[in-house]
Amino acid sequence: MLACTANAIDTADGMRTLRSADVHAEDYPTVQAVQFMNQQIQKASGRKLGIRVFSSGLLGDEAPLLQLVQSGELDMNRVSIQALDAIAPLSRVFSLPYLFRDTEHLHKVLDGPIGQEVLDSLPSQGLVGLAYYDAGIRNVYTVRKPILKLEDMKDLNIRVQPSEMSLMVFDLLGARPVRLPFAQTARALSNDLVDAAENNLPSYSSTEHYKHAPIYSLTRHTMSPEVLVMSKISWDKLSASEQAMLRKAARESVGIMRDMWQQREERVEATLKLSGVKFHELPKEQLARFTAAVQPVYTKFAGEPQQQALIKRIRALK
Ligand code: BDP
Repeated sequence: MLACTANAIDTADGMRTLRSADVHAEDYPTVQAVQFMNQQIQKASGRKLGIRVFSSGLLGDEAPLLQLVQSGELDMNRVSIQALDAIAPLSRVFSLPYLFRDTEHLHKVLDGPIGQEVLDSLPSQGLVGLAYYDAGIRNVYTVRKPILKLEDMKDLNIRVQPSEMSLMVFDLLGARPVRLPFAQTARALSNDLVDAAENNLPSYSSTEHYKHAPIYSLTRHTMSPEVLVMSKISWDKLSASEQAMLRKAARESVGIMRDMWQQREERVEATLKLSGVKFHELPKEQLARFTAAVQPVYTKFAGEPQQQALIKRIRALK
């Protein structure tokens, strides 16, 4: 991992450049969304302020980089909200399995007061939440056999995100979860260290995990979104008008990202099918069993009254 020492480096032409990290490749919608923000703020500031995105995991994996963001050594990081689990307890609610009904429900929650409340809980942890981005639905993909019923999860060596909650979810489903950085997953699948992983379609495709694990079963276990966070230390160094520019650019990037995401999901589904990936739907009663099996996660990771109240409001939101 590359350590960043200076905060907001100056480029030759005197522009202050905020450095942002992303584990995804240059053309991935999350990276493109922050690139869009860069163009917007360069324009709005008369090229006094910009953002440089270090994509493809160049700076390292997302969870450890969050510490550099908290300490002001890195300005911004686009992460899966699961990466915040250990830092910001309220945000854990959005990573819970089988919570959101569909994309429309998720967007309503994120765009409304609940989404804002979770962002408002971040500054006390040294982070400023700028935007939520789409991450679709996460499903399990396997090397050998499809997941059609709960029993198929038994003893499956599955790569999961490095979070305590993911570990418990897959433990409860009967699997053997292995927490690995995103970048090591392809190697782990190709070397038989794991025989499954789980992710949304665009990530499954861009990482070429489908080449090693060509069976994609629609377990639909979480819709945890992405979030773009900024260092509170870097944020406080900006003027009020620069902060307003960033907020505006972040807001505008969300709609653009959602359009790119939808197109991307459709396109990759078609190309994955052409590449021979086999998709499997799970019967409704099996999804109900998966949902029932993971319920202890709600008490373990979101049992505090404030978290419980949020869950209730999310469920009540039509
Ligand atoms: C992708 C997220 C990325 C995570 C990755 C993972 O966009 O932020 O790091 O999943 O599984 O969908 O680690």
